[in-house]
Amino acid sequence: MTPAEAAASGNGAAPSPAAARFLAGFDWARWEPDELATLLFIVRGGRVLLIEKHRGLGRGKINGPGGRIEPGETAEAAAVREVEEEVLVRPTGVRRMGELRFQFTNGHAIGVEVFRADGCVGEPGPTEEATPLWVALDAIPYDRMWEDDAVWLPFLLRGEPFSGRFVFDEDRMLDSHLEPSPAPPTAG
Ligand code: 6OG
Repeated sequence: MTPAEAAASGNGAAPSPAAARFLAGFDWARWEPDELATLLFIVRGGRVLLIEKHRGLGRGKINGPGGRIEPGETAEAAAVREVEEEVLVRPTGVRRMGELRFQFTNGHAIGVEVFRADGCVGEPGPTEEATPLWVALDAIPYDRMWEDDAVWLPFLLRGEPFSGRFVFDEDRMLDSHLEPSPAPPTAG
């Protein structure tokens, strides 16, 4: 099923006319990201470190810390830097867990490299960018998060690598596809 067919199939809300026009000409095989970003989840002692985001895309939502990869930076270095900037701790035992492709019907495309860490140095503290929250693994606030998170975050929390792609009309998810990664992904 193409994203246009999935969006039109009656699962979830119908796309707006503009979104439907975009989807009719859209093909994942030719997908290219406009920007690359990261997410990193520190999982320790039955809890995960999430943030309430104050700025940027997804402002007001709960997410993992993360942000754009700078030119010349590896994805892992960017993921660690973003955690340090947003919640003032240094993640340890970092490993790559997956990749996510997000296509928005306004044309914007983001590739996100997702990491998990076993711990961190320091105590998380609030910054202008985010307020940190340690959340029990059985109480993830999916209703306050991007809709795709309920699809792939359980994989990350179980330690299973994944690869996913999603179509969004603003913050409504129109289509989602997730598969377990067959082999451990390479860092970078
Ligand atoms: P800044 O604007 O903060 O970088 N991001 C998403 N995260 C989730 N969980 N779901 C999505 O579904 C997302 N789209 C973007 C990646 C953007 C940050 O937002 C994340 C980056 O951490 C659509 O620089």
